Amino acid sequence: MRARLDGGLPLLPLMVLFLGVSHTHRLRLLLLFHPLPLSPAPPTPALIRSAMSRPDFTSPRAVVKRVLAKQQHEGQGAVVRRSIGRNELRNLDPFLLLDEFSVSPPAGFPDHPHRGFETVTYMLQGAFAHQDFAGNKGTIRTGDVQWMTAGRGILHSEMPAGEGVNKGLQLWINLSSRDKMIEPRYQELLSEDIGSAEDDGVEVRVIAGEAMGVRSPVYTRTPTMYLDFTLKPGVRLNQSIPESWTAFVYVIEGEGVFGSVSSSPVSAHNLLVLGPGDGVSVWNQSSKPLRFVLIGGQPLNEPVVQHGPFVMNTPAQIDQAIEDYHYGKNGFEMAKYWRSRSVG
Ligand code: FJE
Ligand code: FE
Repeated sequence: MRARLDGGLPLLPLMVLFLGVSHTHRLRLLLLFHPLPLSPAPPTPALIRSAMSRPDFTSPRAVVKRVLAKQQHEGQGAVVRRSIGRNELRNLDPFLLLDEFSVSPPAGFPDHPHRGFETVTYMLQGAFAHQDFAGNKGTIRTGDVQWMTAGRGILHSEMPAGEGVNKGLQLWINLSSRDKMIEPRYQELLSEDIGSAEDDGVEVRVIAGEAMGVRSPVYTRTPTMYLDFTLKPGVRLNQSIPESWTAFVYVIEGEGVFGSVSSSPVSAHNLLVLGPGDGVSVWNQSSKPLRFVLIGGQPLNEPVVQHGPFVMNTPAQIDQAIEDYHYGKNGFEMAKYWRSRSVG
């Protein structure tokens, strides 16, 4: 656990207390002690399931683009399937990158910086350990989420912590110009703390936003919904999505029919960009389970200037980020002294 407790609280006694508390209560405590105001309730996507029920939205979204995430090498010997961030889909405001990673030791993502956005790492199998230049450390395992707000600057390493293959999704969400230089922050959700619901052959895990009466405690600076759905064979789903938001689906397992009932089934590793509308229909026409994430976010409508791990609004801000990282200034002070330590 590595939440930053700002505002001059006595850290050590608090941490001792904190660690003595049961798993399930830690997240609540984290949120209690956190200096930021809690999330204003995001728009509430209601949900109606099953082939019998009518959707509660009026204008269904169609699939406007399909992108197959092919394998490529990233970091040090790691393999990722990139969808958002590849040439066919440079960015999908407010989203900058989506990688489905699959990493076995000793490969990984050693020491690298970030500025100007958030990274959301969702483990699908195995474990990943991270450590950063402020002394934060932690391991996320299957079903856990790390929501990292890099803000003005993070230097960290992300390395596999399980034997064999460690898999997950990493999403980069842009921050608005007024949030790009905020203090870095972590929100960690353990699998057991992620709200889920099951009904009529639909299972949802709510990582951000709300669905089926379950709301995530994650504070999203850029308003975001992140839902992990599993549909049993033959099941249909109607899910509402805020009308003005960018939204997409990424298929993890199985195959499904998205948008129009007459469209062809789409299989794993495909990203589907959804067009305008206030909801989406999904049909698992196959004889196997269908698992996909449905992700939506409010567009920032701001210029995006990206230089690797720095994402800002102007070229001058990128030059500044490079200089700050190089000289250890404006949030990168600890970068001068820190290197990750190997564990295990
Ligand atoms: C990065 C290259 C990288 N996808 N998925 C350049 F590989 C990375 C990077 C990651 C990454 C890390 C995890 Cl745990 C999962 C990832 C890219 O670390 F940030 C830059 N700039
Ligand atoms: Fe990183």
